[in-house]
Amino acid sequence: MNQANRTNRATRRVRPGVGWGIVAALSLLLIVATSWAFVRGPLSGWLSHYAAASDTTDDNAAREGNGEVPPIDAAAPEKTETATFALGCFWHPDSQFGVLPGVVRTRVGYAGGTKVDPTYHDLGNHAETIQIDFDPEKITYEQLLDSFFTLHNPCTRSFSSLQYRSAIFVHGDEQRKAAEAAKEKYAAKEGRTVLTAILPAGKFYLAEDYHQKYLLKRKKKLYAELACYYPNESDFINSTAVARACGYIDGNGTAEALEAEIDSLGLSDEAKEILRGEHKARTH
Ligand code: MHO
Repeated sequence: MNQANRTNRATRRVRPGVGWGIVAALSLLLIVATSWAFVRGPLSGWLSHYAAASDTTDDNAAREGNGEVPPIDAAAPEKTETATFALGCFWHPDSQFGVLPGVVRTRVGYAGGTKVDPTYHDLGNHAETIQIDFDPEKITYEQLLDSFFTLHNPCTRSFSSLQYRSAIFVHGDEQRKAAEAAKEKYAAKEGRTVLTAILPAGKFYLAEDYHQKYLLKRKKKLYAELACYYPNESDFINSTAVARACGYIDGNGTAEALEAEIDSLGLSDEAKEILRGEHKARTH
């Protein structure tokens, strides 16, 4: 009986083995096919729904390259004028001018010297300079000049070094007259010699990427969200939303102004909270 049983079991083990192999292979095929259908169908649906609802980096990644831009950029005016100022290190002016209502774009660079293709570490006789594109229907050149003189004190020697000198690079005769008038007004108010040079705008060399919107780039979450709209650095630099975020993050502009336009910057709720918090903490 023992012998018979053993034989019997051995026979059963071998013969059904072939059948089980086929069943296992078919089952495996079925599992793979079902999983694939699930991943392609319901799972991907749920995942994209979750990404959209949670407004995370995944959501931003989905926006990359599809041409969507923050509402404030979609509404940017076509006609702008340009102002070019040197007033010391350009990091803060980039933020300070960036929040002014009517300022559409800012960029930082080097101007006023003769060295061809200057770089930050090989500046030659250029000055750190900010260039501002503005909507003349919303802000005047005179108002920008007022900000220029408010944002630094061109009577102190610190603004007389070549790199950090105070200068207004004028685009045309009208700007030159306005700049001279503003300088005189400021000198009369201070009762001191104003070191600001007024020169015709010449070649402006864009500074290295890491200097553009410098203070915003230090806030990784906001930077990442805005960069998703603009994979290309020059588009990023030219964004009004980016200029505004860079300004508010450093405490410039009023809380009211921030609230009035925060929804137009294309930020997630989490990023908006960060921006509000930083603005409040740093308001000058
Ligand atoms: N205080 C800054 C100046 C940088 S600015 C772009 C520094 O320590 O480098 O000149």
